Amino acid sequence: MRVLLLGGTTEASQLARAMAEARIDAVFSYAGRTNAPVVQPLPMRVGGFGGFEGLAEYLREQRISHVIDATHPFAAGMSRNAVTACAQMGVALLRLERSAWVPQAGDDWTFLPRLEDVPNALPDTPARVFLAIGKKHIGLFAAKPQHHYLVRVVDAMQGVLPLPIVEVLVARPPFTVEAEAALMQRHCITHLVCKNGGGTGANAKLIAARHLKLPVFMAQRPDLPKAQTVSSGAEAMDWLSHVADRGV
Ligand code: 3Y8
Ligand code: NAP
Repeated sequence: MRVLLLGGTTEASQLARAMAEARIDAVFSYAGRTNAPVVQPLPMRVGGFGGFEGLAEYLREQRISHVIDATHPFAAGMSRNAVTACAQMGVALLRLERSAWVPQAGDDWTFLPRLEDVPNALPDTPARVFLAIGKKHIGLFAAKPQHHYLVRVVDAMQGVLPLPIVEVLVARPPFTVEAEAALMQRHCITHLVCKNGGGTGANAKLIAARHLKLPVFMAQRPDLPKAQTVSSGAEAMDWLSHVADRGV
């Protein structure tokens, strides 16, 4: 058995530790989106594969027998390619996907089908908006230039942002509830924008928003093609031990 673990999430890093302890022959894969990704206890590869064709070729060349897709729920392109390439190569695929966040008492959440729908949902009167969505989709908010934006990214960015009133915060998640609340109070934030990433690595801002009684505008996850899916690392380890017992 030789496993390709598509990573980039808290759950992927937790699973990598369990797989390393179990001495499973595996490779951990990053896209290479950040300058210094967390080092993993498995051999790592960094960078795209070159579409589903490149991934299929990688599976063949590296004699990968099993793929675990533990990428972020918004990494839809990678997940789609994994389904296509694994079907094409007859390689077993398991998706590890954490549950979506659901609002609790005291939460003031507005769900939008996609990130693209968020700017239109923001008020027209000038507000102070915290964009906790990384850097890929910041340009969407040029549609509402009247707001003061606080943008948080993992690595410093080059070039000028298409937002006339913007502050950029370079910080690596995860964060604590206290730090998130202090940040939003310091910047007099009136609205929080985020994705429904789920998990524990990014939910502190939601708890802080609840305490501060701030409205949250949350993009729902993209649809993914069907695949065998589990929601915990333990279930993923069970899947691996089951296939290992079968000697495949
Ligand atoms: C490169 C690997 C681990 C994984 C940690 C999780 C938790 C912290 C929360 C906020 C939201 C955001 C962002 C975020 C979180 C975890 C997890 C998660 C959100 C790293 C990582 C990589 C990335 C890529 C990066 C994206 C960006 C998104 C920042 C490592 C730290 C906003 C998603 O600069 C860029 O281009 C960043 C791009 C994709 C979304 C975007 O569109 O900008 N993640 N994040 C992975 C790779 O190269 O394959 O650097 O160590 C991983 C983690 N990010 O091992 O503990 O599991 O969710 N990541 C979002 O949820 O909205 C931050 O600021 O509050
Ligand atoms: P994406 O849009 O689904 O994928 C775009 C391309 O990036 C893929 O087609 C693939 O390139 C490459 N890629 C993505 N994940 C990869 C991986 N783990 N290993 C190797 N190549 C990968 O992906 P994304 O949303 O940019 O996310 C990139 C990475 O950041 C993923 O590891 C994801 O888990 C992590 N992440 C993303 C978010 C988010 O909000 N999107 C949040 C937290 C963490 P090729 O087509 O060339 O193979």
